[in-house]
Amino acid sequence: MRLWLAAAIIAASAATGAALGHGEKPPAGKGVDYSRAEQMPFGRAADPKKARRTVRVEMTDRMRFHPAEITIKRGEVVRFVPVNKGQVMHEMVLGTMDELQKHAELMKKHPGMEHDEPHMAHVAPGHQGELGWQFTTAGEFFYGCLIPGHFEAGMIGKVKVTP
Ligand SMILES: [Cu+2]
Repeated sequence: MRLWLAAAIIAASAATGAALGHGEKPPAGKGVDYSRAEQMPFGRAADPKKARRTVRVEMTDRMRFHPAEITIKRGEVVRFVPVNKGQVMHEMVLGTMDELQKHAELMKKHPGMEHDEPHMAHVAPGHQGELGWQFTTAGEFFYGCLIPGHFEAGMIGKVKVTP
C-alpha cells in the first residue's frame, strides 16, 4: 500500500512537472545526467535542484558582476542564478583564469561562435539563467562574461573555494 502510494505521488508530480514545462524554454542543464558530469579542474556540473544555496549574480552593461566575489565551501553544490540587468546579452562562464582568457580570445576571433556547456549560462536582457555547480577543489576560480569586449572590460568575478 505504502509503495503504491509513493509510486502514485511520483507519477503525479512527474505529470505536473511536464505540464509546467510545456511551452517553456527548458532550463539550463535539463537532460544532463549529472552522475556522469565531466570532472573539470574547477569542479563539475551538479543538479541545481540539489543545491542548498542559491547565489544570485547580477550582470550589468557597466561590464560588472554583482557580487564580484563569492566564497564557497569545497564540495558544496551551488545554484547560480545569473540575472541580466542590462540591455545587451551577457553570460556567466565558470572556469580557471587561464581557461577563461583562452576562451575569451577564441570568442573574439569568432564572435558568432555558438557555445553552450553546463558551466556556462547565456542570458538575454531582462532575463535570468540557472547554473548548478559543485566546486570539488579548494582554490581560486573565476566567472567571466565572454561576449567579445566584456571580459577585457573587466566583466569577471572570483570564486574562493575553501577547503
Ligand atoms: Cu557581458
